[in-house]
Amino acid sequence: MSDCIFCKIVAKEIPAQIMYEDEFVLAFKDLSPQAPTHILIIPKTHVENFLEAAQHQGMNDQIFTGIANLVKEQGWNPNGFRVVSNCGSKAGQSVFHLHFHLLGGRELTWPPG
Ligand code: DGP
Repeated sequence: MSDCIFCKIVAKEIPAQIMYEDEFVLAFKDLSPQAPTHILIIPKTHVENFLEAAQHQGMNDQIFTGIANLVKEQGWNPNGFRVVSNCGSKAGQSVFHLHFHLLGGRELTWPPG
């Protein structure tokens, strides 16, 4: 999608600190980190949210496989991170290309705001 910032990151038209990449998924550091570790994992294909992703065979699986590969590759402690996706503006979604936030490296409280 031509005016989507995350599609531009996928196309390498704008820079990002890439942490993981495979055929289907890209993961990069969030510009505005909310925790010492704050990575965004996105599908390379533009979809707005995970409900739309469910219409694409295997896409949500590909994303979660990418997240697991990223955690494994980085050697992060599996005890203490959170994966969250804001779905819609009322939930805080500000970029309408599906992304999962991976947050870690500090105590994470519940419920989130
Ligand atoms: P959300 O509010 O759930 O839609 O999260 C969007 C996140 O995207 C937010 O934490 C900031 C991040 N973000 C926005 N623009 C850019 C960008 O150009 N580069 C990077 N790395 N992150 C961005």
